[in-house]
Parts: sequence; structure tokens; C-alpha cells
Amino acid sequence: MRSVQAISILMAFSFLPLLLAVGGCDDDTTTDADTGVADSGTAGDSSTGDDSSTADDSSTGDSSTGDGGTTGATVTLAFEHLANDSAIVLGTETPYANAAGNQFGVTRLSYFVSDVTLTLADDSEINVPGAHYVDHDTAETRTYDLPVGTTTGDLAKITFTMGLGPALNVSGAFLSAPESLMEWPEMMGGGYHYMKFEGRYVDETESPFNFMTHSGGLAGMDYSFEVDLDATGLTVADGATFTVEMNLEEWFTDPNTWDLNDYFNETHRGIMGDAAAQASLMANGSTVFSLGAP
Ligand SMILES: [Cu+2]
Repeated sequence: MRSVQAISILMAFSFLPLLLAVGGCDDDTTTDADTGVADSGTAGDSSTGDDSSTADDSSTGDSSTGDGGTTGATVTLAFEHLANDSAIVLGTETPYANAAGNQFGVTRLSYFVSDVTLTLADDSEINVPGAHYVDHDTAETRTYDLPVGTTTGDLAKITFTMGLGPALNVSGAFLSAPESLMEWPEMMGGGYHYMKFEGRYVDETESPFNFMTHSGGLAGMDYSFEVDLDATGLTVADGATFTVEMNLEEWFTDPNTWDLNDYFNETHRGIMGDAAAQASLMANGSTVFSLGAP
């Protein structure tokens, strides 16, 4: 009996740092462990070295942005971040509005996309396994070069995973910053944040309140999802760039309208441990992305 109590006390103490770490992630922007990171923006840097452009098998987190060896053709995904149809400007002001009428602004936006597939009009596919980290504040992360080998032709669609699927969402997959700074607490299942979308909104008392839309897997549940974009009219050719737009206010609507007062308030400061919120965000994600005009 006494030893059981002792063990539970020990366990309580051993969890304390983890609890504090979670609090630091979800409750307080200033302690999120990312602000001091310089721009080592080579997100997809291949630590594997080889430039096999037939990348089809890496189950590791590092993406193979090899130079394609002898057939160095690449196309580029360029990520643009919009709110209310305008390119976002990071800051603590609250110039944007969501469907619920909350005024909000964006202070940080970083996320992973992974497992990109380009499907051509003839149904052939170019698969690019691995993950790419995007940080709005680091320009070089906003482009993702995809090796396409000798393939050319009309595109039908571009698909990718928003976040990290289970095979990629493994603790320790990313050993260096900035990707490593996306880590997700072990007590919540480990792995990495899919996204950190942070900012301020004007709450129901007309006061600015920090929000942290942090998404990730939770206790074994995967909330990453496939994004499927109609790419007819675009053509795969060396040097082509396709613009992928993330429309930020769409995270908060369609099908689920989020009043930010319900999710980010004094008693519910974050959503990382909230399975219903993670599922709701995943559903809302279906309308977040679109392809920019060629
Ligand atoms: Cu978090």
C-alpha cells in the first residue's frame, strides 16, 4: 500500500516536466521553443545524400529533395498564405475576419506537407515521399522542389498530406531545427505538430487574446489528411512552379464554424489535448487549400 502511494507520487513528479512542457506549448506563445531559431530553411535537406530521383521508399522524415542526378528536372510547389483573399502579414494586429465574425491576426504559421503526388492526365504519377516544412517567416521554406525526372505532360491533380501521416510522424524523425522544433509531447503520443497557426483575436470582452491552433496526432489518432487539388491546365515541365494557397480563415469554417471564444479562452487555452477540436480542424481543412492561377 505504502509502496503504491510512493510510486504514484513518483509518477506524478516525473510527469510534471511534461505537463509544464505542454503548458509552454499551448498556453504561452513566448515560451514556444521556436522564436530564437535562425533561418536554417533547408527544410527538405537530404541527409541521405544520394540523389535517387526515383524516390519511392523513404519512410524517414527527411524528404529527398535530391538534385535529381543526371536528369535534374524539377517542378516547384510555392506556398502562399492568404486571409480574406490577401497575402498575410504577420503581426499582432487583428485585420482578418473568420466566418464567426472574430477579428484575428497571425503571428506565426508553420506546418508540414508530405507525400506529394503529381498525377498527370495520362494517369501516370510522380510520387515524392517524405515531408517538407513550411514556415511563413522563412522564405526559402515556402518553396518545395520536386524531382520529376524525365516526366513531362499535362497535370490532372496535385495531392499531398497536410501534416504527417503515421509512417512519418515518428519521434526522432527530425533531428535538426526548424523541423525538430515542431515536436509534439510524448505524453500526447509523440511525433510532431502538423501545424502551428498562432495569432491574436478579439475576444468577447473586446480584448486581444492569443490563440494557438496547433494540430497533430493525439493518443494514436492520426488527424493528418489528404489534400486533392484539381490541376487541369497546369503542365509538368522543368522549372514549372505551381502555387498552393492556404486560405487561413478556412481553418475556422466549412463544415464547422469556430467561434474562437469557444476554443481559446482563460479556461481552455489550447487545443492540443482536445480530440474533438483536432477532428473538427481536420474536417475544416478540406477547403483550406487551393491552387493559384497559373
Ligand atoms: Cu503545440
